[in-house]
Amino acid sequence: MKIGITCYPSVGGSGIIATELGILMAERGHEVHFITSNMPFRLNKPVPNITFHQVDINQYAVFQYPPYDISLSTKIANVINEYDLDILHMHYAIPHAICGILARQMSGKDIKIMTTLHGTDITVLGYDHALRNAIKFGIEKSDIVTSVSQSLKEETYDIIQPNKEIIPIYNFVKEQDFPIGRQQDLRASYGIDKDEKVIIHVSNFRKVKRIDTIIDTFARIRQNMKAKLLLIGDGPELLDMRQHVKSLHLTEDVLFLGKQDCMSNFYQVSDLVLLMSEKESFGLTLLEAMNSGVLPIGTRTGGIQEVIKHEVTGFLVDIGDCDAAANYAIEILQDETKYKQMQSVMLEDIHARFHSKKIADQYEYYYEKMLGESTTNV
Ligand code: GMT
Repeated sequence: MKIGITCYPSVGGSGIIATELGILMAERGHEVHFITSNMPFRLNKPVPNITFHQVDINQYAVFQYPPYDISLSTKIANVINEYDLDILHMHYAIPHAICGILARQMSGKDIKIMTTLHGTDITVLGYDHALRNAIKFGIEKSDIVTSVSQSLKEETYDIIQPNKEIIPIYNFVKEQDFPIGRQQDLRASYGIDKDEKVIIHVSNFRKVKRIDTIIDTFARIRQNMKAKLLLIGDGPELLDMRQHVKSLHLTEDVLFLGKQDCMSNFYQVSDLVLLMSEKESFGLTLLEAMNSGVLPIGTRTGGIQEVIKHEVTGFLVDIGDCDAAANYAIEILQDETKYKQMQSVMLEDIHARFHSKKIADQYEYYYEKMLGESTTNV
């Protein structure tokens, strides 16, 4: 198949999934075309069968806002015709699903469109009356729509009420990029003592991530044991959170590490990953960390409840409940035997439910189905 993929290329889970899926499809022999505003950040090595088409966004003085959507649609239409694409896979409802539909019309070709819903394109933008109808249109005019969790599917029906089947397909990680291992060198270079436990949180530092709850949880853990908190990422909440850490006198133990590329190295020195979001359709950082052998604690919200099986593969707490999170953390970090048992169940569970091959098979099946070629059920 000849597959065109559009996503947000900057750091973020939806861009990672789009890129890794494109790479897997290319490795399976399909011809993959990324049509994005910049080189997707995980497309950092040459892969045969992949072509990158950069969208030029016109800065013409008359435009108050550069017309990203129009430039993108035009570029996609050109690539459809030039390379005779069979399928478009658009990641994120707004504006990408709509750009795909416009591009199909511009190209004059009856190309099939899959749209993958990732999260705030529904759970935040879906409440914006200026956008809701556009999201509904993008969903209903796509040939196949997938969501990254069952919970996102349900929320889409609640918020947008589209007249369309939505197929949940879970996220995945490239297993070999997140091996289990112990990077003692990295611990030393960040001043982490051998007897200290390491808690990690990775996000785009938006309010919805509730980083204050992460820090408050850590403060309680720190009262009970030697530990460090690694906060990785950047975003609007960063300065306030630095202030919060100062006010708790935790500056020595909370390391703000900014954006990082080699996440696997940081997971390898970690004992627990925390994701305490108010809304989260999946939480790809959890799966990356879990593949690296790190036990998770997350909130009972959205897809987090599908990724973590409470008290089996990690722990779930109510939103804002830093006491419960800290109690689970302290208990498991003090019991190495229980930690190891739970880790082994967790690794088996994620292998069974989120393995990259299984997920790529599902996407490939639906690609073929759109083209009327599907053979086996997955
Ligand atoms: O929708 C967003 O806020 C950004 C988006 C992203 O590009 O990382 O995150 C969403 O998609 C990820 C990949 O499917 C999921 O792992 C995240 O849980 C989801 N974010 C939210 O639901 C807040």
